[in-house]
Amino acid sequence: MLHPSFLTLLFVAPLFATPASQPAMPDDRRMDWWRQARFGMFIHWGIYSVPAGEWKGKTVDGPSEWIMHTAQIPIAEYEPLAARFNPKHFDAAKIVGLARTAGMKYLVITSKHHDGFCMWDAKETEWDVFGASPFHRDVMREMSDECRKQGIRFGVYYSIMDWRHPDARGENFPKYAEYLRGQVTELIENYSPDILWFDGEWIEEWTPALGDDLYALCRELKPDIIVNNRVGKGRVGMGPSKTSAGDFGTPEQEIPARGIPGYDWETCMTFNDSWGYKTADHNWKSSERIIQMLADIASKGGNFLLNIGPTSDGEVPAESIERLEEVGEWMKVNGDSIYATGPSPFGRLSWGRCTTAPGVLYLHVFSTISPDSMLVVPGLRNEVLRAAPLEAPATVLPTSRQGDDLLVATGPYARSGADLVLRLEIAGAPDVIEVPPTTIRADGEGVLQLRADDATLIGDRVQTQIQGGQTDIGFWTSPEDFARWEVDAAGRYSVELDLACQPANAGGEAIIRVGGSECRITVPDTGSWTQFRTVKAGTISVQAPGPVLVVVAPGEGFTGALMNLREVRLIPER
Ligand code: FHN
Repeated sequence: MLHPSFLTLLFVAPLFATPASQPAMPDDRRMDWWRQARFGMFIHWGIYSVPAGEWKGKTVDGPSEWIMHTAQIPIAEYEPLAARFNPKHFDAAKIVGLARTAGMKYLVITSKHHDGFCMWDAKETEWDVFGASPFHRDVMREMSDECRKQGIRFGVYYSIMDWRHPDARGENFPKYAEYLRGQVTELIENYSPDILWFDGEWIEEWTPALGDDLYALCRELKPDIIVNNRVGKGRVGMGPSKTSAGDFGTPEQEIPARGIPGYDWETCMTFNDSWGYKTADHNWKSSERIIQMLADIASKGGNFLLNIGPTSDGEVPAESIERLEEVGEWMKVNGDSIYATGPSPFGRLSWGRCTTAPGVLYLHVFSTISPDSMLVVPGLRNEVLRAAPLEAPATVLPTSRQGDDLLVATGPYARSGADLVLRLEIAGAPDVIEVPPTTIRADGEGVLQLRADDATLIGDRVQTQIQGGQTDIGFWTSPEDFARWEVDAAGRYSVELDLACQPANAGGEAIIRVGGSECRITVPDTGSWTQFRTVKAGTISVQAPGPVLVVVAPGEGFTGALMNLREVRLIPER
């Protein structure tokens, strides 16, 4: 059984179809609150928080909730963890309150993960908080009640894959499928979740037909419930099906480069690298990165489900609290640019992202712009009625025109940092000229500078990201994805790349092709995804002067993610 991260998930828009037996519900109305919410909290909590990624004195690789599988722990050795699970500091009000503080409008909590342990008083098994642990509290009850009290929508995660249940594989699977349906029925009837978030659907015993039936069951029990596409086989790449039950797509640990136009989708992401609490995992994403990812996702029409992993004591890690509070401060001022917004009408914006509301464009400025420079809004034909920083709505910012582009003088509001949001009131619906990437010409020294922002990215995963105020090409997690520039070149050039790569992914090969010429590099370990280094890649020659394509693509030895690429330079050989 492979951890899904080993599977190549080519996330393409699956065809959602509600099976014929579904009651005809006005789906849009059912989905409206979810689409407007944009931001939710994922909670991975179970007895795996007891070892917290450590086993027999060693840190186990990978996410901590997979420890039973990754450390190959026999069930008899894993079961005693339940007796050690007694989270005396668990406080549903605090956790739900943290979601609210962060500006999150819904939460999804694990009721049963792959280890089969149930975080409620399950009818059909004693492998739960009442039967196998001293905790004897109904986590689903306390969390669902608290969500209703605080006005947060309540969602339940349920794993189809079950490592402990004796019938959850092989010829007895139909018996397990009945157990599963019984548990899902129990969860919906007892806690009335607004969302059912299935997972572990990749097992071969689980079929699209079983998914359709389970989706039908959920909608019959609660017609306005929202169910993710992992109820069936919709998470393409793990057993594609032509049509798949489910109401939204679920890209994981990634933001599809162009979103999934025409479909509801939600990116789920860890705060560090583990879904469950992991003692040794200190790779926390900054609040700046969270804010920029939230804006990026909303600018593509998606939702962001950001995970926390409470400890075996029931505490939320301080690092998560600190960052969620910072995100919440930003949301207090800028929430209008996220909630109930629509996707950007622009192609790629080099300085940030755009979200939309009726008669309004919200410009999310991630890049550092100097106070005396102008922000270029490419190809915007609309008349601009007013421009102001969202944080200072009374401050009108001067705008002007340069050809087809709108210029906004950001003045003292120019700054580097999480995300400065400008609010542009426009006349009519957005009307934007698609600006094709330009041919890059040499600078005064004859150097061709190919920046990440100017690349055309081909593929479903690769995309630009802004780290520390500079753009790089990242999420290069598919060997088919590549970056391309059109340049005006002639003669021989030495090639340099400014790149970053963490130790675990170093060693892959990158190919740089210029017209018919190419050179290759082995991507070095630069220390992390954010430590950039210049690497010399050799020389290429352009036979015929004039426009030519430069392509950077993965080569041999691809190790899950190629590199983060900030810039390619072609330096003329004298
Ligand atoms: O295997 C799980 C993993 O532990 C985690 O729950 C994620 C969250 O979406 N889902 C599966 C991996 O795709």
